[in-house]
Amino acid sequence: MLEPHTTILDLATGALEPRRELTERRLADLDGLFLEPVPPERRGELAYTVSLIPAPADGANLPSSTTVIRPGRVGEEFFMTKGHFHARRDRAEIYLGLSGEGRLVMATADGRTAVEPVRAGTVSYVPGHWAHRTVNVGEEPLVFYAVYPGDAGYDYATIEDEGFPVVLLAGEAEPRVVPNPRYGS
Ligand code: S6P
Ligand code: ZN
Repeated sequence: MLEPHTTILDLATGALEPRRELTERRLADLDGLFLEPVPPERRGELAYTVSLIPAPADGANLPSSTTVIRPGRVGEEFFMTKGHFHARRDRAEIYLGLSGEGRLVMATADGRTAVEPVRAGTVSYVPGHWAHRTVNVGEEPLVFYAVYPGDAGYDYATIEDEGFPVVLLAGEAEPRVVPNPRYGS
């Protein structure tokens, strides 16, 4: 059984103390998810990091993490997370926005979509059965905190194969949500 414990979360940077598991995702890890291929010279660029507060992988426990997405683009698209369904499809999740400006793109297997803001103070509920991806549409790092059931797991393959029904493109003023020309193809 876990002992009660406290982690200090820097609300501006998303850094955790003590620091435990840290995952780095570079543009090479996102190749094939953007409409345009990642240019070879950009494959090493850091896109986002995930810092975990681990908890056992069962339905009784609640792991949580902070994600920091760097500002940047590939073509007209913003830096974003890979995006996933939970392996156990019915598992839900809570996202708390901490800093920066982002969008949470969600989609069901039958093609329904929702796009919600992520910024300091937003609390987003991701219901079970909704795939989710976070996109940094701003000029600063996007930082958010996520809490989810320990047995949620990850299904990345469905998104890698089919994509999301919509993509976010840089617009003149606001980012534009447009149908993904490659969705389902
Ligand atoms: C886990 C939760 C987040 C993401 C993280 C990175 O269920 O949704 O912690 O894992 O934001 O996104 P991704 O799609 O690369 O796992
Ligand atoms: Zn998730």
